Amino acid sequence: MSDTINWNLLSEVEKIKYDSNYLRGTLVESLADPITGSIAIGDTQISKFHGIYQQSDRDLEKERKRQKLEPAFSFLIRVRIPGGVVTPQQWLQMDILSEQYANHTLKLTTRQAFQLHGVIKKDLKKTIQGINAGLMDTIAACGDVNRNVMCHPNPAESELHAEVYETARLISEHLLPSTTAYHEIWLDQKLIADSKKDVEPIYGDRYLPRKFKITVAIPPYNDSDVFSQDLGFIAIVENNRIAGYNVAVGGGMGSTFGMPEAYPRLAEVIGFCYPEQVLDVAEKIVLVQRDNGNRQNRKRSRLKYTIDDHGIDWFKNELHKNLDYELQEARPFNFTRNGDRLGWKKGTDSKWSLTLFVEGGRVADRNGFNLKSALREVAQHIDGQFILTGNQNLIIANVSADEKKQVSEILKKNGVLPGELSGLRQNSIACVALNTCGLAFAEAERYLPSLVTKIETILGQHELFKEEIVIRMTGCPNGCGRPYLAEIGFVGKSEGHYNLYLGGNFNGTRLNTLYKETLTEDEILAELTPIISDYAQNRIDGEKFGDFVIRKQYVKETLKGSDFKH
Ligand code: SRM
Ligand code: SF4
Repeated sequence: MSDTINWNLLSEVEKIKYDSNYLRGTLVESLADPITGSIAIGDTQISKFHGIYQQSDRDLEKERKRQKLEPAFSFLIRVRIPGGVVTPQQWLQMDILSEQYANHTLKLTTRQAFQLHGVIKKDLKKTIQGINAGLMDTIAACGDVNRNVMCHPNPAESELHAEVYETARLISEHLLPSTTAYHEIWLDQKLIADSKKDVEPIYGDRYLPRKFKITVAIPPYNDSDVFSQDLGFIAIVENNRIAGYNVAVGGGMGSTFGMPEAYPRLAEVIGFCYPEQVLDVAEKIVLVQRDNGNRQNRKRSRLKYTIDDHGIDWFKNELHKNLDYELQEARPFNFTRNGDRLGWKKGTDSKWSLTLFVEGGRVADRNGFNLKSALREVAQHIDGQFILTGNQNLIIANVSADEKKQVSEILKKNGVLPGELSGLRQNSIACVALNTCGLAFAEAERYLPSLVTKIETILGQHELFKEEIVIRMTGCPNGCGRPYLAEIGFVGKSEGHYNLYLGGNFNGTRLNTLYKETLTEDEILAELTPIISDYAQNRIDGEKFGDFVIRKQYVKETLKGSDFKH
């Protein structure tokens, strides 16, 4: 096979994947090398498929250079949690690992997964083994494969949650890589002498051209931003049961400054399938991307570009060639909102669920707000579940009325649930950015909370404190906090400077539009103040902020991804 491939034409990651012997690379040697805290360059690509990213502490960059030391290398470990559902015991296990091997915090991601930051090389294996002991894994949490499969998180809001969750879990299992490298390297399970025996029936020996992302949504809640995913299944509920799923393809948020050909794009609905067809449809869509995605230029290799390069009719045609049947015509659906609805809700089974705001998804104890300790105590006392949401929040789910009381007391005692949150803060997302993300141009998680406080003051002056407005910030244009779907979006350009985007809508079905470039905080506030005042005075009853800025022509609606400009 390799003889027929002209590697010069392909991105260098293609050769690294092919040569990795089904994701082994030289990871074992890299881990054993005592000279450096890093791993070999090729292994930094392969480790991603195992859920591991090499990083360095960017706060220490200059000082380490001055001292002529290598960067302060450490690793991010991402844990695959389909649908974000873990048991209290699994939560406790992650808590222990974060204290033992990581930076004492847990990060809840925008894809319902856990991240541990700051794990050093010598502790990587012990940490992965600890995750495994908690019956979790990190396989395919990153890399050019299908990633953590998301779904609507709240059992209290949908009787059909269990079915949707099971669908997400099955898709995740079905699309896992088959290689035994993970178990061999991290869990010391049998060494395969001739590991070429490994086969990847779905992925092949070069895996996908790029990452692939799937979610399963239930209208009216678009809480996993279904149109931002490579593949979205939208549950169609008829007579109180899931009749099937609309299939949406070609979403993605990643983009690059100064590269108009790399843009965010919304997924398009191409048809409907029955529940029993979901795994097959997902697999066959992955195969179309595997065989046709761009393997030369990683900036253009996501499914959204495969579709834009060939056309949606071509895509449907290719898909139907792979399926033994055709997708049916898409069925009507309506999303009313994205984001999470915070607070206690009673489910139909008389169990309670609490959706808790976790700012920036960071679970830590800070300044008397002892979220991490509180959740540890909750996990020690309840029988329900911990569900990570796609908006970096947490649902303490399926607890009895007695447990509900206990949970509230524990949170209160630890300074969590302090006061009323503004509608803006409740709908905020910030990606990790500095100090761990190697791609960040500016702060996000560590900065957005204070910016929100300042915008809240302006909103308060106009009696808009409670108004729900979706605000998102990322430290670079890659889009990890899905900023291009926000009503107010910020993307970092350089330290202390952000592009401001306006005009996404509240239900996550419209891209926003660049309003002003490279703003400082003072400039951001000066730009937003008159718009907020105008909104307070001139909005139509019930009109959302994102719709208002378009009606009043602050920005023009972005109709398709390829029109998006930075
Ligand atoms: Fe992301 C790369 C963090 C969700 C688009 N993302 C990264 C890396 C790994 C940086 C790197 O490659 O070195 C970041 C690690 C930072 C750190 O220190 O933790 C990172 N991404 C995150 C998380 C943790 C953000 C968060 O604050 O929650 C999210 C983890 C999700 C998970 O559990 O799997 C995260 N990333 C997303 C999303 C949102 C989503 O999936 O719903 C997107 C936009 C959707 C999409 O993929 O189009 C996203 N991340 C990217 C991209 C751009 C991809 C592209 O198509 O161009 C990169 C860069 C890349 O892949 O080259 C990236
Ligand atoms: Fe890093 Fe950029 Fe993703 Fe933020 S959006 S986590 S800065 S890659």
